[in-house]
Amino acid sequence: MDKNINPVRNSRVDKNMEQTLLEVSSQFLPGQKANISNGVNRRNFLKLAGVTAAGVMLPGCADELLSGSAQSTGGPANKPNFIIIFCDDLGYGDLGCFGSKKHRTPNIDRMAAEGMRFTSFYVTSGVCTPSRSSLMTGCYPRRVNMHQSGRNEWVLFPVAQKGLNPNEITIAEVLKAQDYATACVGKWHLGDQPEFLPTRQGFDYYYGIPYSNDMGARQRSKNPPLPLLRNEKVIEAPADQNTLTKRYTEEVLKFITSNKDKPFFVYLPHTMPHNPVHSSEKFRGKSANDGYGDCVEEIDWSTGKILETLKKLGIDDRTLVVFTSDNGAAKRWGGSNLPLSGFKGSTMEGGMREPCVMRWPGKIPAGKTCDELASTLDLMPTLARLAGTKPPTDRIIDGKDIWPLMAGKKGAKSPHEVFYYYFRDQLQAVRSGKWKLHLPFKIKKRKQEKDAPNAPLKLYDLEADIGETNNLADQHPDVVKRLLALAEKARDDLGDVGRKGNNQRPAGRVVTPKPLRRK
Ligand SMILES: [Ca+2]
Repeated sequence: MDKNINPVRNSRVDKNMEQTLLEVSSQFLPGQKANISNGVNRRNFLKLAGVTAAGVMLPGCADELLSGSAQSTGGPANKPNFIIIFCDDLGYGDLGCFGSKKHRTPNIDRMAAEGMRFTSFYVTSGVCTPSRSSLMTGCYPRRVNMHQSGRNEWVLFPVAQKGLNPNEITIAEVLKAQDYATACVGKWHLGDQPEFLPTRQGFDYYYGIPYSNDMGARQRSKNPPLPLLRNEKVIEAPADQNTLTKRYTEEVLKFITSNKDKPFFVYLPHTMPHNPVHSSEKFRGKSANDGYGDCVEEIDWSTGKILETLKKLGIDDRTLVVFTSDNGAAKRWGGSNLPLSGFKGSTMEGGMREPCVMRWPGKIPAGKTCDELASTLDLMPTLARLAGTKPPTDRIIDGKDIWPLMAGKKGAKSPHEVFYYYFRDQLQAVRSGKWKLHLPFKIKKRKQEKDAPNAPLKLYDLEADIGETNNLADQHPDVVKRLLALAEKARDDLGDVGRKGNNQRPAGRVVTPKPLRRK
């Protein structure tokens, strides 16, 4: 067992009983510090075995999807490529194709015209770390204990003890087991210690910053200068943020080009438009919405370059591209969640419903809109299916296969009976069908304890009232009763404030984390 991994409780940070129970790192296995590129170490071997055992090949699945010339070539070319473009804090109303009048996003708008817009697409948290844990694992943040930091903060901060447990099976690992080349280019935010970096979670290649762009030494003097990593090495500190979007794009184009003959998975979690906003010279000062608009327009340019490259390489029709955001726009930096209410960090729709566009010529119908409830939770199970395999079956996965929605199958419905809105450890709302119930709860968060009111129970019909303004709880007691019962199911399963869920799994933990510095 590695000395840096504590198999027992750490009383210094485990003030919270629930965390103490969850963060016992008994699942760590020896050898996990070995570099993944050196081969399959014991942990990765076991994980890989888990993926393979769970992911029984579905005969004909990928082939059936990729009929025509690709199929006749045989081999890995039969599997589609996947690109997930994941913005940071981009709001529901920040793209032209979602109603923005301020931002010019012609490339993403064209992507929507050639593909499908999802208008009820959710992330599982209004902030970065928990939201990202769900995209990676197909699980609610509380399931994998990534709903808050080890010190009960919103997200992970630099030199964190906590990280996504290396024993979780990520979307990259599921695809890697199917011979995909995998790259993560951008902001990670699921642990900044070597044990937790993308290179240890199924990505062959990593280039980017390990946490948010406002967590450098300029913001907090005790933090190391904002590191830019290539794989596990800091190559620049502080990172020049002006050129990050441009350089991320170049990295992705390079990766796509050199892997054009293999199936590949690219995860591009942009650093922007999270504050402090930066863009390269070509875009700076050019938008109608200050620095925020500049970086949204640069992300649009980046998306256009990626789509253009797929066409040039002749792999456009076997590549699925998903564009969305990790949480809603923040209140004060220039983004818009309209017509939704609320902002980043909240369980109002504006915090957790994201603009989402998916494009795959010939497979996803062009110019369509899907308003069925879907989520980043669903990406792992859906991509697994498209790659001809299954998500892990040795553990609970909350996401579902949404391919029938993406394919525009007639009458296809959301596979989710219910969707849960957690704020850190607290269950605050529940959606089922068109109904969203804001649960009554005691507001007792840090710095909010003084004069904090109790939140009242509120019921909204999201089909008629997307802005959550008209409380219908009194008119529909039966609906309230049904949704309260669903909330109770979540509490049993995933937990709530001061209550442990029956089916949570531990996060990863390193006892003596070290700052990521340039050597
Ligand atoms: Ca974010």
